[in-house]
Amino acid sequence: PQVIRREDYTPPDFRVDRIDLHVDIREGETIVTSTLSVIGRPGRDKYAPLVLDGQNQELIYLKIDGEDVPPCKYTVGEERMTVEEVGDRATVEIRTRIHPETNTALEGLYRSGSMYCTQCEPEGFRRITYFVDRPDNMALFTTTIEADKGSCPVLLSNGNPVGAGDLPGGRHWAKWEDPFRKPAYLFALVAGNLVPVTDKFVTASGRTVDLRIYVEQGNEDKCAHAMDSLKRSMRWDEEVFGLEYDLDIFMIVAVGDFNMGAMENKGLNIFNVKYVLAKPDTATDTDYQLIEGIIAHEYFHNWTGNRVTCRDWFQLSLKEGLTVFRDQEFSADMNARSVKRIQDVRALRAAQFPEDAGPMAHPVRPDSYIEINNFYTATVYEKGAEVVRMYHTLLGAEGFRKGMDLYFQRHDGDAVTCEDFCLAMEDANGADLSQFRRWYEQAGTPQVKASGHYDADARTYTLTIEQSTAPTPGQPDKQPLLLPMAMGLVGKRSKADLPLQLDGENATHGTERVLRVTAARQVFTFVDVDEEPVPSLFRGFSAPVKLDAGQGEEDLAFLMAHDSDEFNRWEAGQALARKLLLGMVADRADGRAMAVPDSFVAAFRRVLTDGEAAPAFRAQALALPSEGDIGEAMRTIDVDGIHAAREHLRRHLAGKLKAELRATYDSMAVPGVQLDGAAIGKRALRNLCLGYLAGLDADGLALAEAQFDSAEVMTDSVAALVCLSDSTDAAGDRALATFHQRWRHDPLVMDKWFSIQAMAKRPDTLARVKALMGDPSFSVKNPNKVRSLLGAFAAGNPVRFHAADGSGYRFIADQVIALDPMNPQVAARLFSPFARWRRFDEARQALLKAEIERVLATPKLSKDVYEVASKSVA
Ligand code: LEU
Repeated sequence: PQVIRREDYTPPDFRVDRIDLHVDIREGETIVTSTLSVIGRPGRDKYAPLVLDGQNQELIYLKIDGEDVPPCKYTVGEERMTVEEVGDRATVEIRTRIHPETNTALEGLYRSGSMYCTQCEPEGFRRITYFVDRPDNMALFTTTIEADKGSCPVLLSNGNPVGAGDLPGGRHWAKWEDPFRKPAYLFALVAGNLVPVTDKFVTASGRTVDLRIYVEQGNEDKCAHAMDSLKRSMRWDEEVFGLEYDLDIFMIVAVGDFNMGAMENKGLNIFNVKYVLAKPDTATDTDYQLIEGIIAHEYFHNWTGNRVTCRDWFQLSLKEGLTVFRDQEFSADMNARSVKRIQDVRALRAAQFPEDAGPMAHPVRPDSYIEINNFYTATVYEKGAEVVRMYHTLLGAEGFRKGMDLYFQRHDGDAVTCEDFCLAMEDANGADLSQFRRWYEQAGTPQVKASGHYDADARTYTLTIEQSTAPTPGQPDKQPLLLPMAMGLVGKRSKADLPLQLDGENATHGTERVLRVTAARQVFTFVDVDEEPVPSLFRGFSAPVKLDAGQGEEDLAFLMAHDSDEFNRWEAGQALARKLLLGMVADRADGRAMAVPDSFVAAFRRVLTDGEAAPAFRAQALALPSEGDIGEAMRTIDVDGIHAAREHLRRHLAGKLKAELRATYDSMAVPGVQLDGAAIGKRALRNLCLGYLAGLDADGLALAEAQFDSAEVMTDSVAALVCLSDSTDAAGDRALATFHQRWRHDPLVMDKWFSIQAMAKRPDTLARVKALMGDPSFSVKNPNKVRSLLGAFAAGNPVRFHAADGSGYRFIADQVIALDPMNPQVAARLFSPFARWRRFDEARQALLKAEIERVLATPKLSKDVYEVASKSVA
């Protein structure tokens, strides 16, 4: 397979200026007729042919300026059509036949349940018709859809409806016109038997926008939260960024089969049902928060993505990193800011740090790819959002807004690059961000070491910061990055932030400031420091680095209790727990008993019983680092040791604090159905307590059973079910059967049922996962099912997936091989945990590598899986 490189970018020789699309949907085949106004680029090679991307379709005819093109003038290959001797301006008419019903890759036009829908980002449009399918071709689209009126009463596309009517034979048509230029990846079309849930939004300038969420019949009562989230997103973007919606209608369609989360097609967002539908008895608090965030994300793309889009796919983070940052800020404003930040950092550490340390490591703006679908990664999205956040930290909220305003002023309607964004930020602020650009160029997570020294006589505190980044594939040498370091010094005696004045400054600069770390080693000397401080560094996680501040238990416990930055109070607790757990893993490996110091129990008790702190924060602070997080900190990941140590620590804490956990559990009860932030926080803390108690003894399990039986909201039901299904006690199977009985007709709730069992700690989990593949609710064709059963096992159950006998590896590799011909994109995702094979012990390395090689040897492997497999063993 061919490698595509960023440095090879050239504009296309011909671009499509307008496209008039006619899609005639019939059971079994769809006929697509497309009329393109094509314009040659001035200065192109005069022999340059017109090249149109296209695959998985059958050409019926090709005409140019109304004439059939003779066969000697064009060729049609697997991936494109090439037409010779096309003039500067031409009208190209193409008719093709496609088969949405058998499209299992779920790219292009496909059938999901009773509806037809599309997914075109990044390269799906070429499966609908021949086109210049690249983001820098921005065209005007009109779309006519024709279909059976009985089975497809609703016909939707981008923009505004401009006509509709009936046809003979029980058929009908509808025509849509999008007044905004867009690349083909933002095209969408939906035809099906759907019902709209409607609302209205009046924009800041007084225009009324029709809001519609289309769902399958029977789901109308699950759209209220999505609709409310949409309206709040629209308002927030006006208030925070001055950005108003630009069409008279905004539609969302919820689809059951979808490869990703959701898609920002102009005026017609298409969503995985998982991120639209919610009722308190079917969706958890986490689902509610995800829906809010993803609705916002796709809506915000209307400006950051659609009005200003990417020049090429290497710039993907230009829209995704920026839009994730925007949705994170929105959610932070809607909920508790520091808890949101903690959740985001947890997610970054769980997914992005491992990616950045593995064979698929790539910069936020990648240099090359084989299959672009593989680059919708945590690095492009979440690390990309951290990069945008650093502009915000360096330039301040106002400076950032000035940069955004200039960005839109310069580039509205264009397809641009990450460099253009950086230039807008620089020019709007008169800033020099040359060194900052390395964040786009360098892969890998920077390691930062900090050490401090207090000189009581001189009343100075010297802080030394050293940064380095380990080599990543193709990048042996790394340069120092510009790290915005938000920090404070907390006085050991006063337990308060001290005034900050650097040597050479003639005044103090508050008690918290952002220092710019630019060198590999840099020393900051603070003067007039009255007492010995404990440094609190990278507050709010102001740069995506791995920090080793060399702090011992005493300092960490101090920061946990006294840091004024809530994020760093949490962080200190995590660092303390990580340190302890790593010690326990080492003890176990050396045959020593695992011991938990009383000081740790005491620190844990303080947080548990701290009535001043918000319950949502306490729940975060009392959740131990995940097994993956602990593994990240080890040279060779000791899967069994980590699991044993973490379980041991959990039981030890539960045993020592049983009474406090139970009392907190009782006091956090939320009567009835309440969905506000306070209720969500209480449930989080209460269910955290339940988790500790249920893992301890029969009393705890009984408590879980009682909660399961009486739960009024899905959050409580799921939390209890997780506890019960971890144990091999008969209560677990009883609860799973009850849950199945009640929810077997609700696919989204069944996803929870599958993933709870796939992630269960009990030893027979693999056998159960295999058996669950035979459940009538399971289907390998549905990405949500694959993710909730197979994906959850491979990526969310380290101790079972990494079973020493290799059974977990063999099973998942078999599934990847079976899935690849159907849906390569989902197969490649399922396969991604194998990429980390070098991080495990020799025996596991050999087993993992053998499976990767077996997959690589599979005939007709997709580009998607090939890229992950080949890069893993390179
Ligand atoms: N652009 C989408 C998003 O919002 C992703 C796409 C591939 C479905 O993240």
